[in-house]
Amino acid sequence: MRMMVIIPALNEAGNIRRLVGEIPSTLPFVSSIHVTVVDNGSTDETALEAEKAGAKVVYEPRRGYGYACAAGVGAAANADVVVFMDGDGSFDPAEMALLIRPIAENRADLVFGSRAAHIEPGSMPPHQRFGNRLVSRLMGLLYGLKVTDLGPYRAIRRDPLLSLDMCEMTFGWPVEMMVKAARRDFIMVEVPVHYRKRWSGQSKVSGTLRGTLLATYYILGVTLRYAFVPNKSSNDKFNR
Ligand SMILES: Nc1nc2c(ncn2[C@@H]2O[C@H](COP(=O)(O)OP(=O)(O)OP(=O)(O)O)[C@@H](O)[C@H]2O)c(=O)[nH]1
Ligand SMILES: [Mg+2]
Repeated sequence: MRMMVIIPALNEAGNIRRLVGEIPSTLPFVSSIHVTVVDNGSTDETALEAEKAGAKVVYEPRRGYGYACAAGVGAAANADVVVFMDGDGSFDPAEMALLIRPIAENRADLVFGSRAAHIEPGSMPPHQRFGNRLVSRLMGLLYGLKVTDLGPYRAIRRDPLLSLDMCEMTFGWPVEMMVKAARRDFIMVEVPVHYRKRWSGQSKVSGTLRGTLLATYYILGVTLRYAFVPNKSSNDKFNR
């Protein structure tokens, strides 16, 4: 299984080199590991630092977490499985092995890292905890998806991901993946991961009012919207 780690990064110069350096160079079940950092118009030296650490850097001029993730997927043509990880050091690259195993063993199409049980004090503001819990419940009510978190640290095979035809190109990308995968009966598994404070630099999402409002709007909007759209392809799991 060839693996690509995709790191969307906006002004993470203080973190990206160390983070890329901590990504394991070998993992059980994995024949090759490559890293793509998607720079979304950083004004600092994120791209340079990522290159120094040996990552491939892709530039995506359209601002948005989803645009960045999609650009990473586009640059992962040779990968069988992709792993998404934040670029701020809040996730432990060593825990990638936990995300990959259920896919390698054909027990899952999509594996989420759930932060619910291991949140370092101060790493997640109360409004984000509340929002994650609420939307996780909605996932159960609306889609029958039993999850405890909406974690962005996740692994999925590339072909099924492409078949989801992702179109939420900002804050809605992670939940769009969840709801579309649920509607298509993908097998989804949660594994516990640790969540810690960003190593350095500024928050762009939960630590800012603008980021929080936009994330709430998109996350709730996407979660509710897809529950009421007719499901065209439920019998055609991977659209092959
Ligand atoms: N490419 C890209 N990456 C983004 C964008 N916004 C955020 N990110 C990255 O997405 C990840 C999550 O953003 P954070 O700023 O850490 O948001 P957060 O985790 O809610 O906030 P913290 O608590 O400060 O960590 C980080 O790797 C960011 O660099 C964006 O518009 N484009
Ligand atoms: Mg963060």
